[in-house]
Amino acid sequence: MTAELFTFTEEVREALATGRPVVALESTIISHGMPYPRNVQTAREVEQIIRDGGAVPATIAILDGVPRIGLSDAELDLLGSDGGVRKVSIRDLPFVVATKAHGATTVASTMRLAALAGIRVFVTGGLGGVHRGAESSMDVSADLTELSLTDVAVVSAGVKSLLDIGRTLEVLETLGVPVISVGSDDFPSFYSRTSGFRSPLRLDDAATIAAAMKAKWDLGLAGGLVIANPIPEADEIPADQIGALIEQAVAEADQRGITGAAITPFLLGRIVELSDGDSLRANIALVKNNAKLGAAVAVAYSAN
Ligand code: PSU
Ligand code: MN
Repeated sequence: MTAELFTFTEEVREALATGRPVVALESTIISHGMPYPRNVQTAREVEQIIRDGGAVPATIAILDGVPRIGLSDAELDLLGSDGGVRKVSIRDLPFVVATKAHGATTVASTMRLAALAGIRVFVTGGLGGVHRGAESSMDVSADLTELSLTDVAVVSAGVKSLLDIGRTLEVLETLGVPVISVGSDDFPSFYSRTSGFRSPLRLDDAATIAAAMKAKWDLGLAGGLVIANPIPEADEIPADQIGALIEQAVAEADQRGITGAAITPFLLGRIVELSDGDSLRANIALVKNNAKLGAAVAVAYSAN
């Protein structure tokens, strides 16, 4: 993709041109992951946390068919409030560009656009993965394929237990993707600091994470890294408490025949309702916590 196929905000263009640290942010979490207006408020606060951490935020989306690296305040609001914004994973990119539509990018498509723009660090809430029942549905998020292909470190709070966490970790191992939990021996499960699965790898600070990124790509090992940052203790929802609500939401999705790209947004919305907003509060807290770490990693990586 040539440079003129993107539009950068001035802030991001300047940062990339001068080698300042930049952190990519996705937009599916805004359009399809949280309700309005908390989604837009959170997106703005996350951008500010990244600035306070010494890096430049670049929220990525597609507007009128143009991949955008960095968005204005009004554009963030449009993405958060317009019900017609499509969820865009890798397979959907050519379609939204050709039809000049608006699209909110998932982890997979945000990674790809970030890499094309020269951004190496990306902050989100939760990764897509292997869905429960994938043995028969074959529903495995394109996020995992993308992690095997594209050179971006993705900071998340792990994988939600509405997915099959064990199989997700197996697929990431097969694909050669380093899975590094930060300051913990356990792999986190988004709302909870633990998942019952030991983390494949552990690192405790931003400088060493940046060194691992550099080592991977210096060795010619293509693809991303999963940086799994547990939700802060004060904000976590214990696994047994959220577990029952997740089971109920998954059962309802099953009964209603919801599948494919619609399933993750359905489950997230239903869990917010069933938890009386507790899951939304936890979601916001963990994204902010990830933004802090992502800025520190981007700063450390750019000092390399
Ligand atoms: N998990 C979350 N919040 C989200 C998503 C996942 O906790 O908003 C979004 C991300 O954009 C992720 C996408 O890339 O869902 C995965 O969707 P699918 O399983 O359809 O690939
Ligand atoms: Mn899917």
